[in-house]
Amino acid sequence: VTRPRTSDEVAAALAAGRAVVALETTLIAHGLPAPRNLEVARRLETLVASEGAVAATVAVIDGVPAVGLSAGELERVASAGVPKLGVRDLPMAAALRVTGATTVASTAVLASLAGITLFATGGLGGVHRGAAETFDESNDLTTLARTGVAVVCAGVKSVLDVGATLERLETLGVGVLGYGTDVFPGFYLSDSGHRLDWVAETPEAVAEVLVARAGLGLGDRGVVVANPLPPTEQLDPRLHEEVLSEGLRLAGEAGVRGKDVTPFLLAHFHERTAGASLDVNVAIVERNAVLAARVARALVERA
Ligand code: PSU
Ligand code: MN
Repeated sequence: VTRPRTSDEVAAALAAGRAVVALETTLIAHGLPAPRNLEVARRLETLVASEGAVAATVAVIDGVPAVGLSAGELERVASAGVPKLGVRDLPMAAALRVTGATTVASTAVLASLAGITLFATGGLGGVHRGAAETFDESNDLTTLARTGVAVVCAGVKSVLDVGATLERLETLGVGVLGYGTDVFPGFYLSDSGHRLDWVAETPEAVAEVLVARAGLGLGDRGVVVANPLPPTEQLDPRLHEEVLSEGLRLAGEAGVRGKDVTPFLLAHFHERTAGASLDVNVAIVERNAVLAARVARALVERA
């Protein structure tokens, strides 16, 4: 197996057993508009560092899976026209020397190959509304079922069918742990309306779960750590409802399909809320990066 290329900083941190947090780049390339996206990508790395962990931003650079990017590489990934690469795209991207952004699924696979177990994103992909007809379910779910990373996220994106996604996570054997809440968060919204069975109140408590999981021989499976936004920071639920139904209608009319659906809906939100959803999205990923770093630290300190 060819391991992904790790930056010197990430390789040194891993060799020394220090805390490392993987960050994905599809949210940078396709989830947030330029130029804010590059600022956010840099800020996430800074936030992770200020929590005493090393950020490993993941992408594919000229066909090489890369864990930890240089400043120039980060700029390339945040620039226009960079493709969104899922797990199934990695071999083609490698053979054709493509530069692209990695999704939750492909980031999880590459991080895990590099030996990183903590990963932060905004919201997981999942089962799309209308999936009974379109079969559109994110590969994030099946990949997490067999990839040994803990993903810190604000639940699944609220444009999805959250209930169906939770059912699929159960079927796939992916654990879901609420951080300080027994309510499953709804990405832009603090509360998706779904309850959780398990709650951890501190980074140490999350780390304890990850240690127990490894001890049970289940370390090669994913865990979702669901970190909700405080209600004061969420998007106005009425505005959310309005913009979402309009976005779904427009996506249907425009015949948006496959991997374009998620970026289309997120862009629609950013446009129709005059940037309010963008601020919320940024707050979500920043908070998740910080929590992932704290859990990574707690894991290292426990070892
Ligand atoms: N979280 C965000 N913004 C995003 C994503 C997550 O805050 O853009 C991305 C992730 O990379 C995730 C992808 O893997 O959306 C899901 O896309 P799809 O539904 O096509 O699987
Ligand atoms: Mn899809």
